[in-house]
Amino acid sequence: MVARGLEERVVTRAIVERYYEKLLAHLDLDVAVCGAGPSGLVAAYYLARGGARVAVFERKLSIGGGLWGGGMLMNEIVVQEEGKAVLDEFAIAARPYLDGYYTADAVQTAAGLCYQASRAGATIFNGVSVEDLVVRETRVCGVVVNWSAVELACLHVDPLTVMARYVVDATGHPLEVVRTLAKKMDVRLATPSGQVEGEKCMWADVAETTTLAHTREIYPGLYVAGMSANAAFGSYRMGPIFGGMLLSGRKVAELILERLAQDRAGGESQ
Ligand code: 48F
Repeated sequence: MVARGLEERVVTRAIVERYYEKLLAHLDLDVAVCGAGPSGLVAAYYLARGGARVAVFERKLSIGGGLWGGGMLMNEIVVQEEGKAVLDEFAIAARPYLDGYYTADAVQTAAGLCYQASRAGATIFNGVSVEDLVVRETRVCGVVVNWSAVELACLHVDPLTVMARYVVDATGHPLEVVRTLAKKMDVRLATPSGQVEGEKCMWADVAETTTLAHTREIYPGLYVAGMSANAAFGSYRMGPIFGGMLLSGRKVAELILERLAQDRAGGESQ
């Protein structure tokens, strides 16, 4: 049924007011997650569940990063036993394949991660790119964002800033946020060489383990998760097996929630 007297100006006002309400409520975050691939979405979910004020900034309109196309556009993904536990938590169906291997529908996975992260209280800003970081002395303390449309049109438009106690680079293979920091600032990262080590070729078994090991703080205030972690620390890629991505998202959330609790305890004891 069409509402009587439907007014376009009300529709416009509703969108503008609600969006700016949302934006204003997220200018000072506990955690800014850069990239809404599987690792970023899982991180956002657990952070929100843990009580953190979290926003995800995603360049594209679609949420889910490399999930949608599965392997070579065949929209199924593979997870191992540990990864399946995370899918269970998100109520995403996983089918047993061979011993220790499960498959899941890529579309249900992308949609499920997005829905649950959003329901848990994480706010997702799609169509927004992180183009730089806010730094103070030797610490990252926020992100510099702009509409992706501005970036795509190569317009010379200054960005805006969102402050955050912690920032997560979950931009996947390109490792965009960490690379920007390394390029613009004379910093030593927590990698063996102090610089970005770069991603190696395919070795799924090793890559799945190292993703988790490399999920950590790479510079004060800045964490890496998912493929960003492997690109930063010089490990292998793993293709369409997604357990490591899911577990990395959960791990980065746990690490940051611990830090937030320590920060709060420190603040209270002062
Ligand atoms: O690439 P992506 O899915 O990252 P991930 O969570 O998962 C990797 C897997 O998809 C797959 C794999 C492992 O199985 O090898 O590739 O590590 O998602 C990264 C998201 O970040 C967005 C990008 O559009 C994508 O959706 N992104 C990248 N750079 C920026 C960004 C940026 N500067 N600002 C905002 N979003």
